[in-house]
Amino acid sequence: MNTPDSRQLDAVKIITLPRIHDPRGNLTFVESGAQIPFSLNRAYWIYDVPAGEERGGHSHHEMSQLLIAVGGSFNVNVCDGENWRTFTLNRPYEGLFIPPGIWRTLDNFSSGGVCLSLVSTPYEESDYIRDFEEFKKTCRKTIQ
Ligand code: T46
Repeated sequence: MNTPDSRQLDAVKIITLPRIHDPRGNLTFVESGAQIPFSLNRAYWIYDVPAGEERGGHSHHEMSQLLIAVGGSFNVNVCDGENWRTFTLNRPYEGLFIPPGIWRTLDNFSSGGVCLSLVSTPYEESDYIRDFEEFKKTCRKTIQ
């Protein structure tokens, strides 16, 4: 059940991206700062995920991101330190926006599932919180 503090999870949302329909095949695009509420700094993608494997399992201090299932499907489980929500991504024209301060895990990858991640910051290990107990402590500090 969600508590009043789950409003932080409300910032995690699906963004529907432009779709250019074409008999030759459809096209979707993203422009930095336009369709997404951050400046684009980096992209990476996750693919060939074996059945049953999980990615993620951390939060970020500063990084915002948009996750897109450019192929297949997968689930994104997000947590604000107390409440969890699960989003299934399976449309190449939809992205899941995740602001900083949210724990995320990715699982249930389909065969051919590809996760494109567009992010606001360069790769910096010090931006990660990889311990869930430590993450929960930072959430409590934010709430107080
Ligand atoms: C996230 C989820 C969805 C780099 O060298 N550069 C990069 O830009 C990235 C993203 C990773 N790496 C290196 C760091 C590790 O040695 O690649 C290795 C695997 O990274 P990690 O264990 O963080 O991968 P995931 O799938 O757990 O998490 C990644 C992102 O790191 C993370 O920001 O939100 O995908």
